Amino acid sequence: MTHIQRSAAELRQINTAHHLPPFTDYKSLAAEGGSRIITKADGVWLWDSDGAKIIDGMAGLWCVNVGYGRRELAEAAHRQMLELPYYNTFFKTVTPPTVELSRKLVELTPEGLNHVFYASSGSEANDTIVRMVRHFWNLKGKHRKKTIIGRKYGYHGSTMVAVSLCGMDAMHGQADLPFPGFHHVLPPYWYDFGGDLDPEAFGLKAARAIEDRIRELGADTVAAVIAEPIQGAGGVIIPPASYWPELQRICREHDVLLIVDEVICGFGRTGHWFASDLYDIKPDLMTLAKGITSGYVPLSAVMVGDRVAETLIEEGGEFFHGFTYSGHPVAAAVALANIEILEREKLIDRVRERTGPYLQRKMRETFEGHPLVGEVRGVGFIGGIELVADKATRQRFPNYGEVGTLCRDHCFRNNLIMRAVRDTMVFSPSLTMIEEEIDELVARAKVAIDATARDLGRL
Ligand code: PXG
Repeated sequence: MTHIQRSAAELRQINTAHHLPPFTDYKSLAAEGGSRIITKADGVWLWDSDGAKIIDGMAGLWCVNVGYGRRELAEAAHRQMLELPYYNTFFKTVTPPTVELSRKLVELTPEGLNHVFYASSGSEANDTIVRMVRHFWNLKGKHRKKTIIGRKYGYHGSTMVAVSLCGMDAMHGQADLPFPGFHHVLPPYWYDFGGDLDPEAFGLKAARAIEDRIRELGADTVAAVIAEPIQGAGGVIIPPASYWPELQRICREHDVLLIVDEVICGFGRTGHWFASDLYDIKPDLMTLAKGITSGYVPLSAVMVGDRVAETLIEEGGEFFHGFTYSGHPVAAAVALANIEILEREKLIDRVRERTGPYLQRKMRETFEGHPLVGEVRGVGFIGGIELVADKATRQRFPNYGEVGTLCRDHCFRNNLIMRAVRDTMVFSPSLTMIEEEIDELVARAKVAIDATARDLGRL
C-alpha cells in the first residue's frame, strides 16, 4: 500500500474539504457529514468503511457487468503494464491489444460496423461522433446538414457537446446549453407522456415527433438522430415495440444518420450483446463505454458504419481528432479479458434465458400490487419501478422527484444501492447476479419502498 491509512472520519473530512465530486450539491453533502466511503467489493457486494455489506443493484454506474473482484482483469492490466504500459496510436503506431480489440468489437457488434475509433469515456466518444458526423456531411458537400436531434431525458455525457446531446434541462441551464443545432423531442416514455394512447400507438407518435422536427427544420439541415435503445439515466425508458422500426424508417427516408448510444445497453445489459440486437437496429454509428471493460479501467469506442467510414477513409484526408489515450493498450487488454469472461461464462445467455426473467418476475410479483407502485418494467438486467400518487391515472406526486429521493435514501440506509431518477427507482445489477442475490436485492428494495410508503401515509 502506498497510501497512508486514515480513519474514516479523517477521509471524510479531507474529502469534504478538497474534493468536488460529480453531480453533487456540495453544501448539502457537507451538511449531511460527507460521502460514504466504499473500501472494497466482491461479486455484487460492496463494503464501506464501517464494515457494512451493501448489495449493489446498479453495477457501479451501470458498468460492472462481470462483477467485482475479477483477478483476470487485474492480471491482464498487470501483464500489459509491465510489457507496454502506454504507447499512442496517433502517428502511424499501434499496440497489439488495441488491434485485437478492434477485431473483436467488429465481430461482436451488428453487421456493417467495421471500424472503431477509441476514447476513454462515453462523453468523449459522443463528442467524437459529432465531429465525425459534421466532417462526413461536409465531405458529402451537404454543408447545411448540421443539426442533431435527441430526446428529452436522453443522457449522452457531460462534456459541452455531450450535454448538448442530452435532453436534461437542469444540465443545460447551468451552462447556457445546448449549443445551437441540438434539438430534443418527445421520448418514447409512455408512462409519463402516453396519455390515453395505448403504448404501441404512443411509440409511433414518439418516433414521429422526430420526423415532425426533421420536416420543420428541413431534412437538408438535419445530420443525425442520437438515441439510447433504452434510455438509462433518463429513468429506464423502454420504448414500445413500434418505436424502433418507425424511427429507423424515418432516418432512412430523410437520409439522416442514426447514432445509437449503447453505453449502458451494450455488453449484455439487456440479455443480448447489444440492445441493437434486441430491437434489430442497424446504426450508422454506435457509442460504447462502461461494460466494455466492466468499469475496471476507462475505455470507450465509437463503432463506425461502412457508409461513414468509407467516406472518411476515401475522401477525408487527415482526421484532426484524437485523445492521448485513444486505444490505450492497458484498457484494450482489460476489455479483451472482460469480453473473454462474458463469453466463457455465457453470462449474457444466462441473463437472457434464466436470471433476467427471474429478476423481472420477482420485481413484478413483489411490486405490481404495491400501493406506491404504478408500473414495473424491465428487460434482462435493467429495469425501473414507478412510484406514483395514483396508480389508475398515473398521476405523479407534487414536487416530482422528491419521493424518489426519499426512497433512494431508504435504500442507502438499508445497504442497497438503487438509483432514483425523478420518482422512478432503477436497477441494473452485475450480470453475474444469481437467484439468491436477486432475492436479497428485491427483499431490500421492498423494505425501502415500504418505508417510503409509510412516510407518505400510504401503508
Ligand atoms: N451515454 C450514455 C447512454 C450514458 O449513460 C454516457 C454516454 C457518458 O459516459 P461517461 O463515461 O462520459 O460518463 C453515459 C453515462 C447515472 C449516470 O447517474 C449515468 C451515466 C454516467 C454517470 C451517472 O445514471 N451514464
